[in-house]
Formats: sequence, C-alpha cells, structure tokens
Amino acid sequence: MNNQPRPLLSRTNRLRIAQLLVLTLLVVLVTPAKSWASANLLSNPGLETLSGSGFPVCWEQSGWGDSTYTMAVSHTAHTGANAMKITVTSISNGDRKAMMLENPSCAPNVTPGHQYDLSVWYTTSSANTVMTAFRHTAQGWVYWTDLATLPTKTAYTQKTVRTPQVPADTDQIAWGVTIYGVGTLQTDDYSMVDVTQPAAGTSCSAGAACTKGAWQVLPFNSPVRGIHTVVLKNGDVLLVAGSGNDPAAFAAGTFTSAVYHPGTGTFTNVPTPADLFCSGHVQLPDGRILIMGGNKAYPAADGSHGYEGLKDSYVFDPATSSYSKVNDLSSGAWYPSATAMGNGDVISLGGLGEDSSGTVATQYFNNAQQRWLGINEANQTWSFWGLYPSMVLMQDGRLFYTGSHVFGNGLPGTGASIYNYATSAITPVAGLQNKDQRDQSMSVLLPPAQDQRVLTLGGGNIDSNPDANRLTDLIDLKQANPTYKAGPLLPTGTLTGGVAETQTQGKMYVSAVLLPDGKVFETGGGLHNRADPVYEASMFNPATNTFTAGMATDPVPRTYHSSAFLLPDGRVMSVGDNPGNGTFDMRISVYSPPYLFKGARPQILTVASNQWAYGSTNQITVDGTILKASLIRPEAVTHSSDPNQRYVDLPMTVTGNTIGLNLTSNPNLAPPGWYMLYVVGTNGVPSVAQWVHVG
Ligand SMILES: [Cu+2]
Repeated sequence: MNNQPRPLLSRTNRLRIAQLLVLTLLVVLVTPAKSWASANLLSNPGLETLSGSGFPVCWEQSGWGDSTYTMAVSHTAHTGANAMKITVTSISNGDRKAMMLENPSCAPNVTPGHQYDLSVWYTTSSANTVMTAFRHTAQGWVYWTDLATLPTKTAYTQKTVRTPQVPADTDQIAWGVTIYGVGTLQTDDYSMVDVTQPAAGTSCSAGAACTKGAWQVLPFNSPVRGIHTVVLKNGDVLLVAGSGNDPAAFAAGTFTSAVYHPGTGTFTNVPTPADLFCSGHVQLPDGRILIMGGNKAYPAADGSHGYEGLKDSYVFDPATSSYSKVNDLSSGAWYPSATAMGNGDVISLGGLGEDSSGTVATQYFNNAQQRWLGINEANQTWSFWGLYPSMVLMQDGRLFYTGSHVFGNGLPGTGASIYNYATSAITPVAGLQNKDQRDQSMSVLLPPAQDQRVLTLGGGNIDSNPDANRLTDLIDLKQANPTYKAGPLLPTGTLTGGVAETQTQGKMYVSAVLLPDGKVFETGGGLHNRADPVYEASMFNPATNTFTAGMATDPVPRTYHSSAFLLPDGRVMSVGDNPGNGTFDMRISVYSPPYLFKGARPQILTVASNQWAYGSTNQITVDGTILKASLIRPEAVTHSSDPNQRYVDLPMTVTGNTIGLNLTSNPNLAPPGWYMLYVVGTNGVPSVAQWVHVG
C-alpha cells in the first residue's frame, strides 16, 4: 500500500478541522509533554463519555476522499456501552479514520525521545486497516507514520504497537485506526502508555521535567520586538513594539505590532498608527484592549529634552486586529500604569508628559462613554506616581501602590501607599524593604484574589546600579492598616557562563506568572541595568509562602523589555530582551510547568453559558473529579508590570460531573472582562482554559 498521498492530503483536512476548533472552542492547540509510567495518557479512552452531538468526547469523525460510508457510535462494545463503528460501502480514494481530536486537551502530550505503546481493541472486515499517527510541532500538525496493518478479525482483538522514538520537535501526538477499503471497522478501549524507563525513585517518566518543568525555544522568531504583550480573549497574543526602543525606526516612522496565533505558530502583522513603545495597556470589559500614551520623542542629541510622552490613546480590537483612536489623554504619558476598576473604568497614573516632566494627572477612562475624562472631570491629587507604578485594585475599590516601578528610586516616604480615587486620600503603607532598590521589581496579587495578598519580588536601581536584590515582601490587604512583611528571599541563580550568584545577588526585570494550579511561576531577570542575565526560576506557593527553587530556566536571557505570561493551554510564554548594546532578542520560549507531565488533563465538557453575572452560579460539566476551579484574567504585561493579573477562586457546588461555579458578587475582585476558566483534576493537572465573560 502507498501511504504517502493519503496522509498528506489527510493532514490538510485535519489542519482545517484544527483551525475550526480554534474558532469554535476558543482553545489553542499547542501543549507540551507529560506522562506517568503505566498511566493511560488518553482522554475518554473507552469512548463512554459522549458529547452533545452524541459522539465520544475527544474523538472525531475524520478522513478524506471519495467514499460512501457511515460512522457512528456502536453499542457492540468491547467493554462498556460504546464503541466507534465505520462502515465503508464503496471507495475510490481516500480513507476514514477513528481518531482522537487534535487539540491541546484531547491529544496526548509526549516527551521527545520517548516511546509509547499504543493499543486498541478492534474488529475489521477489511484488510485495508492500519493504525496511523500524527504529531504536533511548533508549526502545527503533520503526518508521522503508519504503525501497523490490522489483520481482519470478526471478534474483538487487541493490537498493541510500540512507536518509534518521538522526534525532537514534537509535543503531542494523535493517532487512531484508518480504514481505506470496503468493510466495517469497530474500535474500542484505546490506551497509550509511556514505556520509557522512569527515573530512579520516581514514577514519572519525563525525567527532570517531572519536578522542574521544561522549556522549549520555538523554531521561529517574533517578527516584532515584543516589548508589550497582551493575551487576547480569543487566545491570541498581541505583541507591541511601536518603534521598539530603536531611534532609527522612530525617525523613519516605522511602528510595528503583530498578533501571534499559538495554535498555528503564525503571526499577523498589524498596522500601527503611532509609537506605542512605552504605552500602557489594559483589557476593557468587552475584551478590546485600551492602549494609552507611548513615545512622542526620544531624547534629543543636544540634550535639550528627554523622552517625551504621547497623549494618544487607541483601542485594539481582537476581532479585526486593528487599532482605532479614542480621545487623547489629558496629559502625555510615557510609561503609564493602567488598572481596570470594578465598574469597568480604567485609571492610569504616572509616566512622563509631553515636556519630559512627570505626569501628575490622574487619567480616568469612562467605559460607558468610551472616552478619557478631561483633566477637571477626573478627581485629581496632582501626585507624581513614577514610571509604570504598579497599582493593584483592592476589594474595597481603592488602589494599592505596591512600590514596584521603573527607573531609579522609589517614591518619597515609605515607597508604597493606598490611593482612594473617590476621596483623593493617599495613605502611606509601611514595611517595603529597600524601597529605592525596587526598580523593575514585580508585584502580583496572589491567588486567590479573595485573599487580598500581594507579593513583591526583587528589583534594583538603574541609576546607582547595585547588584539586584533577593528581597520579597508580602502584604495582607484585608487588614485594617496593612503593612508589608518581609517574605522569603528569592532563590539565587547563575550568571552567564554558569557562574553562581552570591548570597546577596538577586534580580530585577523579574517576571511572575499566576498559574491555574494556584502557584506563581517566577522567571527571568538580570543582575544589573540591561546587563548580566540571571538564569533562575522558582515556584512560589501562596499557601505556604515558600519558593520551590530550581525550576527549569529559560535558555534565553530575559532582562530589560522582557515579559512572561500564561497561555490559555496552561503553559507560560516568554519574549524579549533588550540589553544595553541596543540589540533585541527575538526568540520565543515556552515553559511547560510540572503539572503538564503528570497525566491526562481534565476536560471541561460543557459551559452552560459564557456570560457570567456577578453573584451567579454557572453550570459546567466535566469528565471526572476536579479539585478546584478558577478564573484567570489574561495578562497585559510590560516592564515586569501587570497590575491587573489575578486569579479568582470559584467555589464549587458539585453534583456528580455537573459543577456549579459560584462567581463573587464583588466586581472589585473580578473586574468585568474576559477570563480564562480552568479546572484542576485530582492529579493536580489543569484543564485547557475555556473563555468566559464576567459582568
Ligand atoms: Cu522600556
């Protein structure tokens, strides 16, 4: 038999199916490796769970070419109630396949170099029956191999075949049984087991990745300098460069952005109307992205002026991948913050104005009116908040200035405060350690948002340029008069050449990413101003206030103008590095946390509605027992700053596999917008996200 034409055409067909999945399920298609030795890695392997269409969850009717056939659930099963049955009555070319779905949730993750035993129970009356495998790479799904021809059998027979070693660039496979002649095929009770020898003393066969996770540097670069990164409500990622910190591009009027499509590993370039380098950005309640300020001018060669802030503001619409202008800010803003409020409005603070001096206006975007209020319409304190001041929305509607900022010393006083927009009151907050060396530290509202605790990590000072520090600070904003308390030191890492950091060396430009298991992944950073990348990553557990040191480190340096953020499939993507010599690292890295190596992912089978009201209970169905559920707001991050990043716990009402998820009634805990809904199974593995709209 000649396999080549069939799989090649078939691949095209299957990619089309995959693209439809992106549109309909709003999931991305890339997922990493994992496995338990001897655990069945397949979802719904016995075909017993049926979807709304009556077909087994995680399985599909596929194939190509000209044939007359039927494909349906059969109740002549090997075990249980259901099997899949394909009857081909005539065929001139092509095939029909009983295949698992090629999506991140259903196609099993694999580890390069490993081998797997694939097994299926079947009957077939056609000699033209084979087991076929496809594999997923950074560029999408490709045909891998036909594994075995299945002899005709009238009674259920098990066929097991061991795969070749998985190729290096592969993170998932999908496989099934293909019939390309006249006859009837029934299949049931699939299994897939990693047969690679597990490391001594562990039952996880993915080696170091079992505890440290694993990084992959993608085989293609970003087409733009990804200084600003925003995860969009459709699972794509907006990368904004503007002039990209390149004065020549600014002089030429060359401003760029691109949308990255994780499902296909492709990019769409986006016409960019202004120099959005150094802008602020935040998701609006409808899922569009509000972008404010940016770069009006680089410093003059004659020293007559410094960086100047734009007053421009734009809205980026994921539906059209385009920017549209809204009214100007009341003051220019280069490095402004942007915080979403519980009523859907946005407050932007800090930055440099059109004349290079500090912007002291409180800039207020009224969502209902879709415009920035005039300077006298907004409540003003005339305070300078610095550059990219990290302003976290508290459950009572006030803003916590965490002390994380960019460029030089912290603010005078304690370096942290609580700002009440309604009354213009600013209350100092004590306890932040070494507040003048928290330049390009990062602050996160810890999971869950209901606990109202903030963690601030690391930092340095580009002016005095000391070694960046290992400090962390924790605060409980539920307290009446909250103060920071010293947290555990950041773990130390290594510098270029593998040189170990000393006990006093830490990092600035650090990234911290909330994960769907409720932990915080901390990665990237450097020891000095735009120099000396630090290779260190750790996992912070908010339940114990401890770091687990020694997570796998990004092979790419990630200092100034780098970002890391959560993808809807549960992985972390990392971009950017702009060292002092003015170059920019265009490589993209993706991190698979340890949870992706621990077995099958739980499935969110149905979401009754993706429109969630505050205080409502929202029904979902799942494929098994789950431990917890959460909403995570998609990141919009730059310069170690995303004050809107948050993980909202969803208390559950469990009735078998139907679960009611109870959304908080307080919009300040979950400002309106699109969120990623995750569930976590009893094995600690999160699902792929489903998108839901809050408010
Ligand atoms: Cu910058």
